Amino acid sequence: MSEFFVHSVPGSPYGRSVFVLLAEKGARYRLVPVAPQTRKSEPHISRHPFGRVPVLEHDGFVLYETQAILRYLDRVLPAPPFTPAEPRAAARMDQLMNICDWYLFNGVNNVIAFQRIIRPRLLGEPTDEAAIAAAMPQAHAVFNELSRLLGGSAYLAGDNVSLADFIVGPQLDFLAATPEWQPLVATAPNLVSWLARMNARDSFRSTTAERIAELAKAA
Ligand SMILES: N[C@@H](CCC(=O)N[C@@H](CS)C(=O)NCC(=O)O)C(=O)O
Repeated sequence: MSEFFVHSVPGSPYGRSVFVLLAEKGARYRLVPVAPQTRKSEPHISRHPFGRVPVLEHDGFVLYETQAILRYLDRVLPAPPFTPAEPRAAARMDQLMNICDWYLFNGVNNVIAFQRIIRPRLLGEPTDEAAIAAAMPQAHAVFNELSRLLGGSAYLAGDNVSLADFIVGPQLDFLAATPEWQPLVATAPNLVSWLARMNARDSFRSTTAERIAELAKAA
């Protein structure tokens, strides 16, 4: 199997989902670092017309959208599989991946983590507290729903780890670094133990922001 190239901004939670899956599969991959300020110019804009990350490149095949990348990798690297065979578990996985994109990233992480982490630390701009306050009702709704769907299971789609855990995990781990995390998990303790379980996996330990920054320096 030829090598996988992942174009990403080090620290991106969506990029991390791809690294996590490649690590779970034991696949060789290379990070191609994308500087945030060059996302919307060549050559990146030709790979991703919306100027976002990650982008996967495999033997001349270029693919963006994290869900599509994860599903592609799970098909071309079939062992071990991370898509449940049982229809309801597979449907639950699909549902959680879409909750991640539509409600957790859009309106929660791209506001709270952006305002708390990216604006002050990377852009040198002040945090907009009003934007965070406005995002909190949706954030509570998302956390309550993730907690309800996880219930007493070990993983989001049931007894076995799946692509849903690999897309939601990096998003929640990013949010866990903000002061909003504690109030959000106050009513969702099962999410805290689930995230601890995910963070203990080798794939998560080898793809922290610090580890990916080291890869970026070596690239
Ligand atoms: N739907 C896209 C979302 C990707 C995305 O928004 N990535 C973030 C980084 S985690 C990004 O590129 N943000 C830059 C921007 O918002 O312009 C996917 O699933 O890949």
